[in-house]
Amino acid sequence: MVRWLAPIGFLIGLLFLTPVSQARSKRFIVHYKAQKISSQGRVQNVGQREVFKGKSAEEVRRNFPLGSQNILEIEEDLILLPSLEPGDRGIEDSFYQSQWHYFDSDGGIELPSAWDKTVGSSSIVVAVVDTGILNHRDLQNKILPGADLISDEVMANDGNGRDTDATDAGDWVEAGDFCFSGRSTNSSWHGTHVAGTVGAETANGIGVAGVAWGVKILPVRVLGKCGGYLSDIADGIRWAAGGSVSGLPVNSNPADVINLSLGGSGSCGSTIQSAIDFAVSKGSVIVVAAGNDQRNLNFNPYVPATCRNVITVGAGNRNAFRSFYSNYGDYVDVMAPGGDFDGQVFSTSNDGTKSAVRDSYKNMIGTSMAAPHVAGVAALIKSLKPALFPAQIEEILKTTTKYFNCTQLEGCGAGLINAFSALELAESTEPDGSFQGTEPISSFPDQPTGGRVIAYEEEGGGMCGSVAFVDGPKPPKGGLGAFLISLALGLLLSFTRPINKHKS
Ligand SMILES: [Ca+2]
Ligand SMILES: [Ca+2]
Ligand SMILES: [Ca+2]
Repeated sequence: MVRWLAPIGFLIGLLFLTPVSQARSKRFIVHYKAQKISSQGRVQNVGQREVFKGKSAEEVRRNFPLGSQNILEIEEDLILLPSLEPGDRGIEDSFYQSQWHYFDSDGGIELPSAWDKTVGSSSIVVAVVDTGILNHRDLQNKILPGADLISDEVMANDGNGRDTDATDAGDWVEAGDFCFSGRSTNSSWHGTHVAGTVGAETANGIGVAGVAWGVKILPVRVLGKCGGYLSDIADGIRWAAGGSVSGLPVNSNPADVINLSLGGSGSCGSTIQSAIDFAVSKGSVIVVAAGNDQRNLNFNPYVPATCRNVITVGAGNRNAFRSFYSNYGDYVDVMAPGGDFDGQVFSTSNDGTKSAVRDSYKNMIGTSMAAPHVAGVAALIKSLKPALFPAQIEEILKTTTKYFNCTQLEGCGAGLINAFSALELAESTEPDGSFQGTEPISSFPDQPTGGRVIAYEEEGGGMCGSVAFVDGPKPPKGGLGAFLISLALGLLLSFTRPINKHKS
């Protein structure tokens, strides 16, 4: 944020920082021999330095008033930046300072130093498989042609079924809607919020910054009024990855990363697992929210959080503790900022309570907000090393975590992601398609759930109602035997997977 005209003392310490090209004339620091009279009247030889403007060091040497023979050294007086942040590339986004989740030394994910390596490549695509998107002014130049996969017209809320318009038509619920449970809710603009975290336009002087500012966003609409069907969500994943889906043209921008800030209780059935496996075989990294019910996933199946081949993300708060609502357990791979009421996640939204009205920004908390931080960092990794395989990227994220006040034994996976360290490791990692990561062995029988899942989201002020599984079968109970097997598996996995480097 701060521009330094670095004095020499700082120069040495800050050499790793990025010099910027200067439109103004260059400056040079001239170190020269000089004498001074001490307070005791003695003549002392002392090193002095002075700054001169000039086109080149040679010009400064020629014109030096005391003669070039008295010059010890000349060095260019570079302008350095503490590290690349939005303000260094233009005007700082007006709300950047409230986005603690990017830079807080405890609960943030070390983005400013990561941005020195890359802010994301425009050839990298992150699919936001969600409620659709709005043409928000802090997103509009980032959005690729998407699709609306919602086949049920009532849930789609846009007057038709599937089409190529991923615009969020609103998901408000009121009396008379089939999922109304006595509490009306406003439109969430959930997909717009998630997309802003992944890659809002940054250093444009307005609104918020995104994790991977340089990448493109592919909006895939699968959640509408009352949620979305697994079958549509599975087709959305397939379409995002470049697969063919009936009734829609093939996506010409296959996703490098697919963010799924959605879910519900139920085991991971073959419909969604096969869509995930297809996408991973196409090279897509799949990032999934763990869910917001404070449940241990070892004993409570959630879909797609307990699917294979996904990076399951739990939520942490500003102080690097697990957020109170976050699901946990061995299926959680990593933690990312989801916030709590002491510090929420700020991103793009809209003022409309039903239909969209006017661009705005909103605080939200939830594992839905945590997942796009991971999707964004995965996209930064892909920007640096496009050929890395999804399992390698998951492993890089897991092995580079920072200090977090909850261990793998407590169900927080490998801990809080660290964007800078992840990019550093990615730089030295070569693509290896045979790499197999560690995945928890499913403790639940694969069975189709057939229910609807909705976006994981907790709006400021209210916890109830916004996370729900509607009309689906109950999660399998399994009795004491299944419980003990899960427990044994859970303990086994706790010891066989790498343990977080937890400070003692
Ligand atoms: Ca439609
Ligand atoms: Ca912005
Ligand atoms: Ca995983």
